[in-house]
Order: sequence, then C-alpha cells, then structure tokens
Amino acid sequence: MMAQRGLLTLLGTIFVSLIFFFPLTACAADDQNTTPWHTYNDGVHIYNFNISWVRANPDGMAERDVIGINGRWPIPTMEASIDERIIVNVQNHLEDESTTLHFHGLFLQNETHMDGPAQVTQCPIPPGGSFTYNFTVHQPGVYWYHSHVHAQYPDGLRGPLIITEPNAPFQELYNETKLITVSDWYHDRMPGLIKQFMSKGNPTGAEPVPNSALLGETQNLTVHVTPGTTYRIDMVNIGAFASQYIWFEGHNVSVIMIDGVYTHLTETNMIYLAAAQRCSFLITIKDDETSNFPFVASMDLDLFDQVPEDLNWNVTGWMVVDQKKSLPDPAILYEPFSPLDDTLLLPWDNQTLLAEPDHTVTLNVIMDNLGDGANYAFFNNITYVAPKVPTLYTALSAGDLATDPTVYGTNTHTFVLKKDEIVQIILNNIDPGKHPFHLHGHNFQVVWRSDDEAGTFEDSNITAADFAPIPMRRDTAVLHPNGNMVLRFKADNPGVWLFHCHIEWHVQSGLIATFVEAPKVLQEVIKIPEDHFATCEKGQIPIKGNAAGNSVDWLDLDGENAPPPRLPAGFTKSGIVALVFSCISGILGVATVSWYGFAESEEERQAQQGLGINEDNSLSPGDEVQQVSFGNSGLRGGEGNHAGALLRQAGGVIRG
Ligand SMILES: [Cu+2]
Repeated sequence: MMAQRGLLTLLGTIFVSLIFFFPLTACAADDQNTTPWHTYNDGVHIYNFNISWVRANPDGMAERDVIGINGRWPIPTMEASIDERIIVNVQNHLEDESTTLHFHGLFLQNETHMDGPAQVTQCPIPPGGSFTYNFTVHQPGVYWYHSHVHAQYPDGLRGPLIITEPNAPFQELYNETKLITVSDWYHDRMPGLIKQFMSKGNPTGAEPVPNSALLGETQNLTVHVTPGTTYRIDMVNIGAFASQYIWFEGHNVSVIMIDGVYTHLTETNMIYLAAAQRCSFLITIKDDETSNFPFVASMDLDLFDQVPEDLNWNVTGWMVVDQKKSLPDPAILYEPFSPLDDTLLLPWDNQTLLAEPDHTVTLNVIMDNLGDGANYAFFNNITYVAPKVPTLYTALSAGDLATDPTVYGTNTHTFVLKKDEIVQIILNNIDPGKHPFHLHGHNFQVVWRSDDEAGTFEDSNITAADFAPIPMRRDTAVLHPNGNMVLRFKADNPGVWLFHCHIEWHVQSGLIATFVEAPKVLQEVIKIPEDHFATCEKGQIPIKGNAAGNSVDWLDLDGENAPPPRLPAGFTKSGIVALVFSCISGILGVATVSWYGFAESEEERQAQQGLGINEDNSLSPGDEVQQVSFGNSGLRGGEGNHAGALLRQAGGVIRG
C-alpha cells in the first residue's frame, strides 16, 4: 500500500516537473539558426513546422493556450536572402482546429497556390494533416507569416519573415539591424471571442478590445545599443486589430522602407503602424546618451468602441546603453498625436502614377445586421462567404468559363482581371471606423486618400490633378473614418488574390473581395501539388467545380454558401433589440429619477423624464441610454472614451 502510494507520488512529481519545466527548456534551448527544423543548402531554406498548442503568458497577466511552432512560442522568425527558395513542411498538431500559413506581402509570381488563405488558394489543413509550401522570394524587406483561416492568427500563429539582399539601399548609413514586432494581445482564445462578436447579443458589432499591447511579444523588451551608432529597425505590426503609435524618447527616426517598398529618407518623431503594416527606419543613438531610454507603442483608442477601465493600452520597451542602469518610465505625451502621414512618403524608385485605369472597382464599406441579428461587414451589398470549392481550384477547372465571374459565386465578391490591365480600387468608408486594407499578391499605389469625414470619393470632387504624381506604394493602407481612398495596381501577377481589411474581426465578418487575375494564364502555369489535393480529400472538400461545387452546369450556383438572409426592409433586428432595451432603460431611468426626485421640484422631474425616447420612438444623440441602444454609430471613437482615459495614467502616457 505504502509502496504504491510512494510510486504514485513519484510519478506525480515527475509529471508535474515535466509540465512546469518542459516549456522553460523548450523556450531556452536553441538558437534559431542551428535548429534541426531549419536547414539551409544551396539557396534553399527548409523549415519543418509542427504547429501545436503551447502555454505562454507574454504580458504577465494571464497564462493561456497559444499556437506555437515546434513546441515553442513566440514562433520563429523566418529568414532568407533575395531570390532564394523557402520550403515549409507544415504538420498540424492542433487537435481541434485546422490551419494554413499565409506569407504576407510576398508576390508569389506563378506560385499563387502557395499564398495560404483557406478556400481561396488551398483547403484548410485539418488536424493531423500536413502540407508543404514551396516558393521563391524576390522582394527584400520585412514581411510576416500568419494563419489565414477562421481568424486564427491572434491566438499566436504569427511571426516575422525577413528577406535580406546584398546591396540594400541606405546600408552605408547604418551599422546594424534590429527586428521589433509590435502587436495587441488577447487573454482569451479566438473561437470564444468570435462567438461573442458575431452574435445577436452584439448587434452593434463592437469588436473585442485587446487586453494589452506587446513589443517583441513581451512587455519587458530591451534592445542593446551603443551610443553614436545608427541602427536600422525593422518593425512589423503582427496584431489582430489595433494600430499603434510608436515613438523613441528623445530621438527622431528616418523612414527608409514601408511594406517592402524602399522610400526616400524621411524623418519623423512618431510612426503609425496599422495591423499588418511594416516600417523600417534608421535611428542614431545620441552620442551623449548616458542612460537607457524608453520607446513606446500605444494602441490607437479610436478603434475601440469602449476602453475597459483596467486596460493599459501602452507598452514600453527600452534601448539599453548600460545594463547596470535603470529602465526609466517614459515621459507623458498628450493627444492629439501627429505621426508621419505615410502618403507623404516617396518610393525610392520614383515610380510615377500608373496610367488611367482599364478597370475600376468601387467598394463601399458598410456595417449592417443580417437576419441572425449579428453585425456583418459589406463591400457594397456583399459580405464575403467562402465558396465550397477553393476559388483557385474553380479557376483551374472551369476552362473558358474561368473568365466569367459567375462561376466564383456571388458571395466571394470576385472580380476577374485581364493580364496587365491597370486596376483602380475606389474605397468609400460608410463607417466611422479606420480600416487597414490589404491586397494579396501585389502592392498598390495610394493615389489619393481623403481626411476623416470627407464622404465618398464621388462627393469629394477629386480630379486626376489631385492624385499624387509619385504615389506612395505599400500592401496595406488605412482608410480613414467616413473618408475615401483610391488605389492603383497593374494586374501583372496572375493569381487568385484577396483584398480585405486586415482587422481580423472584419475578416471574420466578411470585409473581403476576391481578384481572379488572368485565370487563363493560371491554367497554363499552375500545377497543384498532390499533397494540396490530398488535404482537400481529407476534409472532403471538392477540388473542381464552381463556388457551389457544381462541375456539370458551371453557371448554376444553386446551393452555394450564403450569409444569413437579410432583414425585412424598414425594421432591423438590432433596431428591435435596441428599442426594447431603450424602453426598459427609459422606464428604469424614469423610475429611478422619480424615486430620487421626491425632493426635487416638479419642473426638474419633468425635465429628467424627457430623456430617453422621443415621441416618434427615435433616439436623440449624445445621451448614454441611446448610445447603448444604437452604438454602431454612437460608440466608435466617442469623445467619452478619451475623457475617461484622460483621468488615468498608464505606462507613463496620458491620452486626452
Ligand atoms: Cu476593418
């Protein structure tokens, strides 16, 4: 009996030790360049990625399950030189979720089938499945890789991808390069958050607010530097939602690259980096710098419908000149911030405005409710729903009909592009939120961007004379609240490329369109590897046919995947919910006021009772009760948020 108990205790101790010490050893064990999971030979990098759940606690406030690679998190930084090949052997060891990898910003010429979005260029890799990505890289700079299925990457499957080149512009100006990631962070896993977000209990579509911000996937980032030295800092926002203001105390920086596009040297004291954007800049550590100095990333609160009381929206890192000295708190900065306007940047290659467009696509960004009561995101009248057959496989199997957008289905919102035509995207934001728009397979010229609240492009009376003669070029650009933006690119990269907002919540709620570029060329150059098709077979996903899986009558979309039905015109479900809540709030308010009001005069009481609902049941602006009711317009970036924020100091920064 005693022996048995002793054995059990021993086994228990070993088990507990393993649980506690395995992650530590896994984290501390290796150097990324010498691991068995990354080999390099003759211009080919082979990465072996086992994707699985691990435990992590990056902000020190909540240990949680995160998606790691090869038993560790943060996941590795991928690296290659220009024109080299990258092979990634993925094994999905997540027992409960499928996955994919997308390589953000890479053009993948003639390799669109390696782009990664599920049901677009491949089938999702099911639990237990494996999949190989194999592509060459021809663009220098900072990129990143992340999951591109069911809003999964904020659970940790996101990391940098760096492509170096032998003769980089500006390299004579700096001594060393440092990579710094910035992101938001949630304490809860995405599936649960999505359920709350996309529900009739959230008719206004309020996005879950992150729990914290991270620099270098931690809140204790120190970067060792030498006074008088110039560093190139490669920064990438790998977050899910929040844009970040970034500054280095007492130092200006000089921008040299955004989203893989070199720019003319441009000095600034603050950078704004939206989700998925990258920026490389030079910083010269002051020669007289005698103490360590902080740098700060501060989440843009305008994006949040409300700022939780306990949220610290800032994260501080430190440039360390002397390890023995302290890490000082950052000085307090007050809003409004004025970061560098990225449309003022000039590409290093001075590429001029592309010719007049052959093909113009106008997309209005609209948030609205559907019959299930949840809030969806629309381009015009379409909220994206993935097709039954991955769009690329439809393009490859549809023969001559591949040029007919019908076969891709209504809800993929597909535009078929001709080879080498100039495409112009006009974006009108019919929403008070900021949206960072990203195009796969290309970067684009931002030929025009309005200020906030400028209305639609048409209403702005902008002419070609207002367009930038040498437009800034990048792959992710922020559309301003209720403003407009015009993008141009040349359709010189046959493929199936998504265009979407990079706020992961809005990917989930449907803010996606699809470009099928030169499908007849694709049919000649793309050969899908067997393991890609085998992945579909495992998930019982058809590899041929139109969006509805019909390969007999290609123009019959009967049975295609569709969003919930629309609500009857004139009355929305959220309106009904809102009305009910308003009435209840109103009645409670009146009751409360009456109860308190015994000591008040009759006039005062009548004035109070007037709050709430107007005679015609409409709601008057600017009152708490009504904001709760019709928050879609009322709560976003409201002044009230900032008034509350002003009272608090967090991480040394006060925002007013
Ligand atoms: Cu968005």
